[in-house]
Amino acid sequence: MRKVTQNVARTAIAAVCGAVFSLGAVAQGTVIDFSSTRGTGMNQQDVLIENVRVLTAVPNPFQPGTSTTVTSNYNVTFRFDPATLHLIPMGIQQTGGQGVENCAEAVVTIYDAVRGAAAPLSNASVTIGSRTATTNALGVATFAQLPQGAASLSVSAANYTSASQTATLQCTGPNQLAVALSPAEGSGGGLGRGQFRTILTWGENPRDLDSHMTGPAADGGRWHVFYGEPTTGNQCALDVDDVDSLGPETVTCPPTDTTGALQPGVYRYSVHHYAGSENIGNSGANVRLEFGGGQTYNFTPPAATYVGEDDVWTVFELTVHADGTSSVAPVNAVMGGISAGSVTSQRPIAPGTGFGQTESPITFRNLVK
Ligand SMILES: [Ca+2]
Ligand SMILES: [Ca+2]
Repeated sequence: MRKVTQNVARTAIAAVCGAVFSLGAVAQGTVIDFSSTRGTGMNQQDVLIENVRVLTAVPNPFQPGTSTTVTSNYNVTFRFDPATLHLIPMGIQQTGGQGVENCAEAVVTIYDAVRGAAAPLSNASVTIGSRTATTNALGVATFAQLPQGAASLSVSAANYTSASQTATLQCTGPNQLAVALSPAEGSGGGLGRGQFRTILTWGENPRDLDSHMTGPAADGGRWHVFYGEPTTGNQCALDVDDVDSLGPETVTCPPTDTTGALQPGVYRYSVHHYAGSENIGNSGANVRLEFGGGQTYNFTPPAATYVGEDDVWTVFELTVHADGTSSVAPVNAVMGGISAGSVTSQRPIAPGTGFGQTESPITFRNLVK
């Protein structure tokens, strides 16, 4: 698995360096300028590039031979195409320039990832696109007149590890967003070397998503950490079960403020839609995987057919090797309708990437709070 991962990484780098990409036909006199852009990974295959400038020379009608440069700004989502080694534009949103009306509002709540919804963070700095606001005493930063579509959120706060993730903003109503930060390394709740942590946040609906981690036991079996057994197996612990929107839900391995070597083997993380309207796909869910030392991964739900309650999104597999190092493989598969009576016949309804395995549906059978 490790070798495959490295090959894919090399191929991706070659593609980024050598790819020709197009925002449509570029007319003569038009310049595309990346000098003020910022790139944010959205998931394993998509990257959001914000603030691409397009400079267009418009001839002055009353001064022949002269022109005025008109600037427009765009956010562009690209997807890597392994067949052509190109980055393919998947979504383009104009964010600045003539004729643009930015209509999205965002209400962003920042939490302590370990203490959960009971611990909103005031005085956190939140940047969406090119705009920055500070959270109030309730941990909330508000924004108006943002571009709709994909946007990056970057959050920092004193004594916490900074984080970035992406969100898709709509103009139909205020977008409820949440980001949870880990305490800084070396402080209480902070990650040490050899530790990793998953942080699940989402939007207003569904009201209750759940974190599930399965992993290897010393006797060859597997344990299952979730709200019902938040510390079983003694390898990982669920710090928080949030049941009323936004999250966060946090699983830390080994548990927060403990030390020790993790049992080698495969740790698999999934999100289960326990209750509430809408579905995982449009929930705004973000899973951030953080390692002590600073490496992070963001995962967002894949495009798939979602049923609603009892959908399961298997997010990633993390293999802890015998020497204590680890590697991460995205799974990113969605199974629908995982509930008592139907689980044994359920098949994945969206294929994964070829990495890793989906979680066994049996894991999610007969779950009751
Ligand atoms: Ca929950
Ligand atoms: Ca909540």
